Amino acid sequence: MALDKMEDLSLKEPLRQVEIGEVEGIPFTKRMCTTWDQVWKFKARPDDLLIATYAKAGTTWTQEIVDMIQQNGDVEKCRRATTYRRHPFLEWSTQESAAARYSGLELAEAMPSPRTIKTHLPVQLVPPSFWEQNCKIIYVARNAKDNLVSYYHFHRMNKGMPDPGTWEEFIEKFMTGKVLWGSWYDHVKGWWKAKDKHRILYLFYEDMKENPKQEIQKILKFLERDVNQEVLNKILHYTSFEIMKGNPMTNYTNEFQGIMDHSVSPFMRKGVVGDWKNHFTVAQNKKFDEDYKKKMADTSLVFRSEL
Ligand code: PPS
Repeated sequence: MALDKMEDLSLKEPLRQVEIGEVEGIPFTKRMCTTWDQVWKFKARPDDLLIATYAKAGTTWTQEIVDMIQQNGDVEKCRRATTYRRHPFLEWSTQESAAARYSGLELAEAMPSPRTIKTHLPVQLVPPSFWEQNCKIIYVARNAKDNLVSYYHFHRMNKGMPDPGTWEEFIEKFMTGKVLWGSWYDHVKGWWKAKDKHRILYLFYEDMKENPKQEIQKILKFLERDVNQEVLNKILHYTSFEIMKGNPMTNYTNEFQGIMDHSVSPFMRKGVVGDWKNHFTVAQNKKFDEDYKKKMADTSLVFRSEL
């Protein structure tokens, strides 16, 4: 089991200080709290597309699929900038003084329409203008255990995230929602409810892995776009894990040098369903499952943790 090795690695990492605050009970970085009022007042436009996810659920993958569709399969156009800059990350910004200064808000405001915007916000914190403008939203959800594993490794490699602590400690934080963007359980359930009232396409990471063509076709239909077979195959190819892992515009190696350490764990890590089995002990799994049952008893939402 990889557990000993992971605890070892987390001990070797330098301690970091990411200050945490809260907005409406949801843990945010202090920086996000500072800019929150502006984010809440964000002016969505009717042709904005929002890609919403719990962190590590398949955001970047979906962003690349959407951009490939919007560019009609033109790979060069999709390589015009990093994922981060093609699709503003609404609530994320860095300090004014930061070397790689970033403000999702400013980027979005300066962007000509039609815009595609990324967010990890829970549904109740989505700026009201998105609902007022009846914007289309694609939500992607991933099974809790794989999502947790991916989030854990992301904390390890990203100094912009709080220290994850040990694997054991991180499971606890995830289960109690004491992580950035809050409870996974509330997030997936909240968006699941919202899909019945709004223009939301609710997708699952596991379905995308099992049958990417079918899921891309769902996105095409939702966006009211059509592509020929050749372009569809191109989208499939260029949004595969292997190609995206090798693409500096999607693998996050082009940005955040000194913040993301891909030698600790690459951003494009494994991209599979079921990696949780290499992480959870039998006891951890049992505890997690019991807690999961209680937290998910009040929803019709069903996830697959293996294919
Ligand atoms: S973030 O930081 O929240 O935007 O991260 P996000 O993009 O949501 O999630 C990263 C995980 O998605 C995996 N990924 C993919 N899986 C399959 N196919 C493709 N094309 C793909 N692109 C990204 C990525 O590897 C992370 O998952 P893990 O399990 O850590 O590998």
